Amino acid sequence: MIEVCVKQAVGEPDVLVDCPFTQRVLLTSEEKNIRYMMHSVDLDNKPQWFLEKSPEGKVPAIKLDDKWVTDSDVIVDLLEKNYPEPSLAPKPEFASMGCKLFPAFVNFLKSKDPNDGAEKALLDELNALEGHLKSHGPFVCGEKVTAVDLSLAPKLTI
Ligand SMILES: N[C@@H](CCC(=O)N[C@@H](CS)C(=O)NCC(=O)O)C(=O)O
Repeated sequence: MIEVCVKQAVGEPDVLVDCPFTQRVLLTSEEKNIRYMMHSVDLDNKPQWFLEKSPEGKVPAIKLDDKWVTDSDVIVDLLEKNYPEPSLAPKPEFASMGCKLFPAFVNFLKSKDPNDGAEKALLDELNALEGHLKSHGPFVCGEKVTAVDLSLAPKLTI
């Protein structure tokens, strides 16, 4: 059993909201059949107990073997090591598929100039992923879901 700090909706402690990093960790736990307990955190008013577990004040944070760990990249690696079955390790050649998609999306959202190339860069990333899935899918590495899909999926559904 692990414990996971998750982001709660404004004024709704029981509603989980759109943090793609937390969703990645929860999806990984589901796929690996790891039981987890959630602690819902109001990120606009971070409680002291949470800052003691996650000093940067970010979710997700998980408690594994009596230690709190933050950052979804670190957490997902740790879950793969501690719960190796089923393996979610991607084929090395596809491990970084789609990794530029989220930065391109954020860049596009922040862009104020319609001609700065941000929209094209995002569309190029989306088209590259779609093309890859058409020829190698249904998942990024083929028939089996891997950590790459679980990282990308929450970011694509925001
Ligand atoms: N690199 C981190 C990013 C985590 C992150 O940015 N989480 C956001 C919620 S989606 C957060 O906790 N923000 C609170 C804050 O920055 O104050 C990861 O992969 O876990």
